[in-house]
Amino acid sequence: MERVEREIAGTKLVLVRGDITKQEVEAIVNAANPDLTPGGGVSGAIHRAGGPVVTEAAAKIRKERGRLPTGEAVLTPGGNLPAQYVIHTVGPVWHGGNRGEAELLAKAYRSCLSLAVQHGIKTVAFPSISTGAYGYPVPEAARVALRAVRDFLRENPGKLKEVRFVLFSPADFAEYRQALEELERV
Ligand code: AR6
Repeated sequence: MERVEREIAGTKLVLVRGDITKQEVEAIVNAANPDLTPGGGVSGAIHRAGGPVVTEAAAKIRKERGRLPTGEAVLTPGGNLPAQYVIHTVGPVWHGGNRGEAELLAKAYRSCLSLAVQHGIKTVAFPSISTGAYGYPVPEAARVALRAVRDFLRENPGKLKEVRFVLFSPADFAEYRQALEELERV
């Protein structure tokens, strides 16, 4: 079955295969671009499903604050999505691994979780940030993502009820499952 469930410091960590726009959680995370425009990939899908409420709220933030730096996160309403909120973050573009990509990717996950906690959001779903158009290799990204989330949950016990990774393809799901099992062995 394409679902894995663990418990980390009072929070449920779940890996599932699926479509993030369909998730019934309080907040879904968007792998955005710095201009917070819809773009393609998961971002295009989230803006399409959420509708103008999401796109207009994102445009307003862009206008007020300028481009969103890599690793940072902002919150908009979810519009027509089942999720009440969208947390938009910008992951790093992969340049081969020697330009601070891992630290920036970990920062993106941490920023989203911090923002959720600040807003009293208890359930959050992530896509695989940076592994589409931004070219981050999935095995490496999975390791960084899962370690960042695990460390955040250990440092903030009981603050979140569930963190869910929603992997779009069976191959991505398998990579994340393997990365989780490896992380548990060390
Ligand atoms: N649900 C879950 N995951 C999805 C969905 C979905 N509905 N659709 C795609 N994915 P990407 P990035 C997966 O390219 O690499 C945009 O144009 C997809 O299979 O969406 O961070 C932005 O505007 C992949 O595994 O994000 C930026 O310019 C993962 O989501 C740029 O792409 C991330 O792929 C961001 O690139």
